[in-house]
Amino acid sequence: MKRFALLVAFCLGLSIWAGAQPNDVVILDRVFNDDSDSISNHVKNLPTVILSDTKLDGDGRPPEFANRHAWFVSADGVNPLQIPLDEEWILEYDLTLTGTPVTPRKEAGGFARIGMPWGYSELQFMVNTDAHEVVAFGYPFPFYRFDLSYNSGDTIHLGIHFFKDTDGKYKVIYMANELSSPAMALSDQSIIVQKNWISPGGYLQVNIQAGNPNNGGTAVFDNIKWNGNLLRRAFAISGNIELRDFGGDVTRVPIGAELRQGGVVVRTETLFTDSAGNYAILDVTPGTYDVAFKPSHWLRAVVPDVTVVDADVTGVDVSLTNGDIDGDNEVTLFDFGALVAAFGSVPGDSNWNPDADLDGDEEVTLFDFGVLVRNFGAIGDE
Ligand SMILES: [Ca+2]
Ligand SMILES: [Ca+2]
Ligand SMILES: [Ca+2]
Ligand SMILES: [Ca+2]
Repeated sequence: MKRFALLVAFCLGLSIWAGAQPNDVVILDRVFNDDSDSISNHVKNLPTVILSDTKLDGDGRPPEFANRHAWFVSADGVNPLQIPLDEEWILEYDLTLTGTPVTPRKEAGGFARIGMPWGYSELQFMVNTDAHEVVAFGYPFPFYRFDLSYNSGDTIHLGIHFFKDTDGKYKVIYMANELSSPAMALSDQSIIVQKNWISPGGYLQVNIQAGNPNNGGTAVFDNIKWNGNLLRRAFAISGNIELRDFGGDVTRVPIGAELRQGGVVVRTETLFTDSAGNYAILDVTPGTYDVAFKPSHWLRAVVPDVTVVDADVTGVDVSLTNGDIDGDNEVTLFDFGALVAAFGSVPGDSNWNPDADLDGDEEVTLFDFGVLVRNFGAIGDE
């Protein structure tokens, strides 16, 4: 159990940062809430996020300016991920903003919070429905206006590329459709490094129109990509692997695992179980997989049609047949020959073959021969 716990802790530690990919988002409802009785309705269905709000006619209490809703990339779906400034990243998506009506202003687009000694500052990289702009602003981020005209209902591809340049300065490149801004440095770099984090995402803002209960807006962020990959939630597949006819330390047996889709191997991993045989494959993106397990001298077992939808999948258990000394996934005379060649050996002997020590007692004996005989002729899954 200890090894397993350490393994999990190690992986979780990695996912907090150290190159972890954001695999989720968190939506913050009403970061501005001037109309508290509006009807906001947000959808998270990665790689799509939809923010919408209507009945923006005010709530009768000042201020009566606007409501704003935001989302941020996340590793746990709860907290915005605070990414160290030295990490280079690109966040992009196809945005469709619809205003009903187009005036007063509805705006949406890229959003980021950057840590400051007093809390944080914000970037808006937005399109709007009334002035038709595609523009980025917000201290300490550089201002930039694209030579594009945006209309309500248009779909526009927006991206933000953040990186530390070779001159040591933190810079952004804004992208809109096929256009890119120059790489531009943030201001006050000595201040932003003090907190050293940035949380990127997107936002929708709808300005209030008194007397119009139908006043509202919707922003669809589709095909959200992080560093070129569609942003999808990831889950764990876990279960128990029984290594039959084995008395050795199972926590030291490497187990080759494959995730296959449509017969194609999409991921390979070397697993170690805990002392009870429990394993976990972390960060699996939703889909249907055949999961294959092949430790050295056991036959392969494949669990078909493991479907990951929106939760961890447990109970993917296998019990593996021992005796495949030569690793060809069958127990045959070749394995018998390998056992004979190693017979009587212990570690350090010239003819020692750890894969012939089927029962794991550090000696190739009649007990190993018994295991082989019991399973003779068995063939593993393809
Ligand atoms: Ca109000
Ligand atoms: Ca209202
Ligand atoms: Ca074999
Ligand atoms: Ca043995």
